Amino acid sequence: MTNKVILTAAITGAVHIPSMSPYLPITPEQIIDEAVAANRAGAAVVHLHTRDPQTGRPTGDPEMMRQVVDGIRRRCDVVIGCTTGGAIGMTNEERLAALPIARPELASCNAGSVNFCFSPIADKINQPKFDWEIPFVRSTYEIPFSNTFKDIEEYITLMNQYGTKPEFEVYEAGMISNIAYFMAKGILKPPVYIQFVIGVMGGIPATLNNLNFLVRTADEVIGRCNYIWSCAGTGRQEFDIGTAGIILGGNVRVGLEDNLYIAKGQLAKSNAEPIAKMVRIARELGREVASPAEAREQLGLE
Ligand code: KMH
Ligand code: ZN
Repeated sequence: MTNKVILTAAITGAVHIPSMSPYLPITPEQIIDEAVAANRAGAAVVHLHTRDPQTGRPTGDPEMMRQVVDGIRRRCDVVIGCTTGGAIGMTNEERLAALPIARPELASCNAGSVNFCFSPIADKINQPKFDWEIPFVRSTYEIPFSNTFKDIEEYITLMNQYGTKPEFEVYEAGMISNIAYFMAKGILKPPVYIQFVIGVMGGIPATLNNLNFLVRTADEVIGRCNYIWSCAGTGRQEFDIGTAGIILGGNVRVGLEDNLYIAKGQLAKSNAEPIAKMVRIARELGREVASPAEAREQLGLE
């Protein structure tokens, strides 16, 4: 088993809006190009959302995801991870629609409910490009990101059915117990895969102490040998958390879903840039970067 660091590129997400950056990938072609470029830069895994190509609005359209996944698979062997989180306000049906169609190796599985708020974005946009943008971000002030135990069991069961490994998105400590509950229920094959997504408004703050706390808690509650982890710091903490993740022996997610900037005041022009930055940091810290094949081996993907 290698200890090479698995870098994941979170290509576009469903948080940032087109008015925030001209570099946010929106069309299927842009998302495909970005995923391939991120892979070339060192990403072993991509985490995919899709958007309406005309307006950039997040969509759960399974045909859109099929087009994106097929387009990436034709051009590189990066590990494909699809979202089942979708966008705030989507129903479970909308969030799950692409899973049976895309049949990805990985899919996000949100390990609990959380207020996933990004309404303050509205205060920074004066002339929005699209009518949907401001109402959408404002809606996150009152719509919770709901993932009940019943929902989580349904998501896990469907992923088991399709041969997709869940990537558990963890936004605060209690969600670690939720994962342990489903392991004890016998519906999860260890090692489970956890993505600590920290710094969300409504979730645990993105501090070094909190990342270490989450990892130590998972060691105690799940068991060090029963899980593999990665971390995604949102916003300006992206690279501090990524660097801490490498030092702690974990894996790292970066990309325009989590942070539109490559440095203070400087928009990233592609997902390849934050990936290349994490490759440089990893190598300076003496850790090599995993290939897609090495990532599949570490994650236990067929
Ligand atoms: N867009 C967020 C509400 C996931 O991919 O599962 C949820 C999210 C997590 O992006
Ligand atoms: Zn996502």
